[in-house]
Amino acid sequence: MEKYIAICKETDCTDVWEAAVNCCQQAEQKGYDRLKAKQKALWGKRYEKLGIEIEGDEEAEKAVLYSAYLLYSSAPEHTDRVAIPARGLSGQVYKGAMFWDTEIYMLPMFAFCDPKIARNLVMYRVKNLQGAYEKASEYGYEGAFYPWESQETGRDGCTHYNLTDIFTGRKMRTYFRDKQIHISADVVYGLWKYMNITKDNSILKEGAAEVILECARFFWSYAYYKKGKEQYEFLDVTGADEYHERVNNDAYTNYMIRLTAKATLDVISYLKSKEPEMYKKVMDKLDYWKEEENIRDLYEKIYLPKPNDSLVIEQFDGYLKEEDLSIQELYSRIIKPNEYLGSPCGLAVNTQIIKQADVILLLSLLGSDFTDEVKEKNWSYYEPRTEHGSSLSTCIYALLAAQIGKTEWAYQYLMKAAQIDLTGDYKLYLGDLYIGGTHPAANGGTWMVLTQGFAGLEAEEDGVHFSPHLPEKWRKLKFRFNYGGSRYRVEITKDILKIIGEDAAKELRVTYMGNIYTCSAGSTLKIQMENREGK
Ligand code: IFM
Repeated sequence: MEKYIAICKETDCTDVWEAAVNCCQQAEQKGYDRLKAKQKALWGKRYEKLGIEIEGDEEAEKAVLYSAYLLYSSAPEHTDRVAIPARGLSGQVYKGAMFWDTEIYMLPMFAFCDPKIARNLVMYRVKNLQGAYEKASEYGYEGAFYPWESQETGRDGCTHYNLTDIFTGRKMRTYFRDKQIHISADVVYGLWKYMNITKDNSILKEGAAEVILECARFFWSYAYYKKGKEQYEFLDVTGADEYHERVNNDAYTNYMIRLTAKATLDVISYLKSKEPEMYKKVMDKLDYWKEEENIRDLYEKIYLPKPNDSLVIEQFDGYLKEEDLSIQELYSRIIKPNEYLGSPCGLAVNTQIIKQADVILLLSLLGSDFTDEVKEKNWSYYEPRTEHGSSLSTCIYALLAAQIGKTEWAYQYLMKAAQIDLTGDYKLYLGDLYIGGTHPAANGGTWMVLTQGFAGLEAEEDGVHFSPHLPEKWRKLKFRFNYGGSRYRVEITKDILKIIGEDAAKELRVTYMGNIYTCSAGSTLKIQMENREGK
């Protein structure tokens, strides 16, 4: 029996029924064999764009490719009206909504390997600026406050009572929706990353400039200026770690807000010099002439939690004074299976046990602001205190560990992230809420560990940086990436880093260990590496 099924959406066509029937009829005309061949060719092309091979470790290679397969399967190739939901196309939990997971975890793979899809993902946010305006004004703020659980309309689908207390059966007031202000900064980070990697600044004209400026305006209106300390602080927020809600000066949030302010100032000066007409139009339209000075002030005076005497960055004000206990000790206090550990009254709330990477996420994303010693000290401090209650966590511990050469740890965490949808080893319930399905954020994070972790690939203003540390048993790591519209193939062994300009039109500037190299158009750059044995 052969059965043809079409799935059409009202956002992509005028009449879903007619479109679906047409689609099935066309499929029937082609027939099973031709469709299968088409499918095979499509996946062949996709895997070619990634170009991933791990010589010496078939198990890791399979897991990584399967993970990339899941992420690619959910990607909107044909539209910018949707992004990728938190469970891909695998389940209805989180209402099929789009989260910051897209910008921080999934976007890098597409920006480096399939920029057309990356463009759709970032444009989804640009097209939904209205929802972010509405949310900011609902809470009495200015500018754009992007949703925690973004619907196709750009509105927030998250309810105030998002979880149920399994002891009383009563709904619990959660503040995911109200206090995760970092989402607006994550959106800006995504746009900034996209432009940095692809050099496609045309999105600025299509509304991205407004998004960036309006997110900064939102932070300006949220900020508290502390007289005496002469600094801007961000109070009553929830960072990446959702077990601790409504905290002050979450490190991840504050650093990402500074990045938003910097991106805003950069966009303004770019438009001023390169697109004067548009500059005037945007500044007039948004009434931003005075705001620019406010954002500069915010950029210069925002409070950024610094490493303490032990080089640890405190996750939020007072975090280090919370009860310090092991995860096992915390688990021994559990009364009922699946009881929720976070706010308002879960077991982790007044402790240093965190749900997911927070400071470690900051250090892995904005790595150039911190030394390796700071990264190492924080990794070692937060790792035993992280419960990985979110699938967004293990890949980030792997990423930072790989970036600083803790390769054995990085490998263990990589396998956890890469195999999550093979082993099913993850949290299935938050209270009585079933949260199963596939995990696109972990899938994207897995790609990040391979390329931005073990290979140490980083897009810079005018080229790329590499800093490879391969796990012991890997003989060779291969992958492809795009930068500024050209495609490159990378091959890394223990002592050679090779970059091949497959269709490069321009020279690529490559930095490695403080030295500058160039990969000429269409040629191969071979760098003899010093001993890169991991720890
Ligand atoms: O966005 C995440 C959040 O950080 C942790 N809980 C699940 C959400 C969706 O994946």
